[in-house]
Amino acid sequence: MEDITVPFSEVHHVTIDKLGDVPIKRGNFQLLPSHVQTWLAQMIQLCTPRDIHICDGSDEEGEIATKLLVENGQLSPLKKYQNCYICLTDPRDVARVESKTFLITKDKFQSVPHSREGANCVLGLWKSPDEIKKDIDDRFPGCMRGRTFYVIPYSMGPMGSSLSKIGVEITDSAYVVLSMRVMTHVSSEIWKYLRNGEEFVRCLHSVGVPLPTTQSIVNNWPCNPEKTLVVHFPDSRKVMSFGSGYGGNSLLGKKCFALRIAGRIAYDEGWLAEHMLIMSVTNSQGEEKFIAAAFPSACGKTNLAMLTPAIPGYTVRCIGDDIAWMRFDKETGELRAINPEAGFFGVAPGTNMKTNPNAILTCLQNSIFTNVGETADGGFYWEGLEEETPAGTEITAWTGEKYKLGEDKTKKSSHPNARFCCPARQCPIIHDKWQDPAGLPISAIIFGGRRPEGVPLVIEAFNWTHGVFLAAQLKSESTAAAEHTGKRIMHDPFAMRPFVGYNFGKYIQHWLDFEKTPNNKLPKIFHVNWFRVDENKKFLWPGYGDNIRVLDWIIRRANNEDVAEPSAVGLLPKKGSLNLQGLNVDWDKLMALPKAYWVGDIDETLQWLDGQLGDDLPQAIREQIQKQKERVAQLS
Ligand code: GTP
Ligand code: SPV
Ligand code: MN
Repeated sequence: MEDITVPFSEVHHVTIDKLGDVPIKRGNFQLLPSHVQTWLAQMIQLCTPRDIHICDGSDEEGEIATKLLVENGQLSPLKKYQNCYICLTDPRDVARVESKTFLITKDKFQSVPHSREGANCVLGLWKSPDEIKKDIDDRFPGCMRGRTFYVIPYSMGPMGSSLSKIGVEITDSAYVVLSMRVMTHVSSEIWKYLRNGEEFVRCLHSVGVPLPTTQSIVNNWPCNPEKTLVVHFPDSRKVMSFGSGYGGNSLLGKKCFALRIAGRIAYDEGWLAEHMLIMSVTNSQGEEKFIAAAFPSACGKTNLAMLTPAIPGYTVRCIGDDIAWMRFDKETGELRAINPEAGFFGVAPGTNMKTNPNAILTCLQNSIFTNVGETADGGFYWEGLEEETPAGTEITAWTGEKYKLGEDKTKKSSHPNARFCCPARQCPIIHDKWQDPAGLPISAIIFGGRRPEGVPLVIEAFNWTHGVFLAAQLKSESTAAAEHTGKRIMHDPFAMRPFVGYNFGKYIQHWLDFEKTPNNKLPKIFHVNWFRVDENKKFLWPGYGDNIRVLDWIIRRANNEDVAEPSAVGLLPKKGSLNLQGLNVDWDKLMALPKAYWVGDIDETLQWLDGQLGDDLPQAIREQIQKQKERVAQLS
């Protein structure tokens, strides 16, 4: 691509109102660092937008974007609350599209492992730079014709923290602008951190519908599903996304940057970027512990991160609900974590004042609701709110269909991956240190998934290596967060299958290697399962606020209390050591280790990991598998 000459003035108060022949509608191009200017000029030349808007993160800017979206019919105000809006997408654009998400490196095996022949690698999709060039050339030239080129400067993580990273997202979607303002720290202050040519993650997003268009635009939601493509260049820290406006496909600070690109940066720099919530639990003695937990998409992170304890004596506070950046402090050896995000993009269905009151209370103002239903009095509605909404209430479903609540139980108000997008600072239990630039010290790491069968409520790893194995063998039922249909049990190692940014074998080795630094205080690792069912498919565990009982046990273990005993799959709670007061649960069923299940499971796990990772599967994991095989053979 040719560079166009950028008019640059050393005199910063001089504003230009055009770049080439593209008007600058808002913002001062002259104030931007010169390497940013050069990149923007190239992207403007590539995308040929109608005009340019350089975002500054101000309230006024939020009002302008909101007004525009309301006028063009993409948002409609939910009049029951303050500054809340509903957005309905084209029904073809409702979730992350994993099959169109690629990693681009010259060497294939930098991105993906050496899978065995015939094993279809699902731990990242790779394309060569040449191959992707064709796809890019087929999509991006002229893609913003007739649209505004928004430039969003943002920080992932507290502004100015040494643990934070800077990104700039270009987008032609005002919905993305509004959402990024909630999900990240958007501010013109960012530019000052780039003044000396510092690196930043370059993100380009287009809905892929240049104007005028002959395509019909459904729900005023422009998108281009046939051509959707989400591409990562981990070497040059770049992301290009085309065709989708939804969630992780378009809010590029989230999965694309904070997990895939940051994961690669973390590998290079010796830290971790993980699909994890961060929370704190304080007991009645005032002792506080920080916990990080990884579950696959739509498996309970947001709910756990802000749970309301069902038993007295505990205070839970939330630091983050989806992503954690963590590094071992060189001096103290503590694992310190920050939440790189500024908002929650949470699964709406299932959220209510019983399951997750803090989430409901977070999203009563300044929030965007996508693909939910609406009540006649201008409130949000989704599956799970039945008991809080009077029967007979008129609901307008996300599909546009109207019905009266309670009359026809088959009606669905919301898409199963409908989401609320709300500022984290509004969470009633947000931790006062959630933005601490030094991060918070993690005492326990939890993995988990939806395991209807065989897997007990909680398992503690024997040691770090065994914990890494527990994470590597993570499986879960598929959910609506991506395009997978049905309820298949899928492998999702570390809850990172869709989000890893480099060779998964190296990723596992990276985890294993933290043990090699003697100064590192390795947190204990656990595996939990809230989703085991009985023969009638009913959950054996009440979940939600009662999960505090499991956290309590985990914290006692972090304090080395003698409440665990070995089993074939790890340490389990000694009978009676987990507080079940006031609950009616079948402990034996919850904790049972059926031999046939585990014998089959470990064979299948070996086969899968070996097929996916081939010789990249670390030897230490093969040894763990062998040991587990021997242990489960002894089960009675
Ligand atoms: P992403 O935002 O996609 O990463 O999802 P998440 O991991 O944050 O999941 P979330 O907390 O939003 O929960 C997803 C679904 O699981 C919701 O419908 C919840 O109601 C349900 N869920 C969460 N926690 C529990 C639990 O402890 N027990 C049961 N049975 N369901 C739960
Ligand atoms: C997930 O799928 O894990 C999410 C939602 O958190 S999205 O932002 O779409 O990735
Ligand atoms: Mn997530």
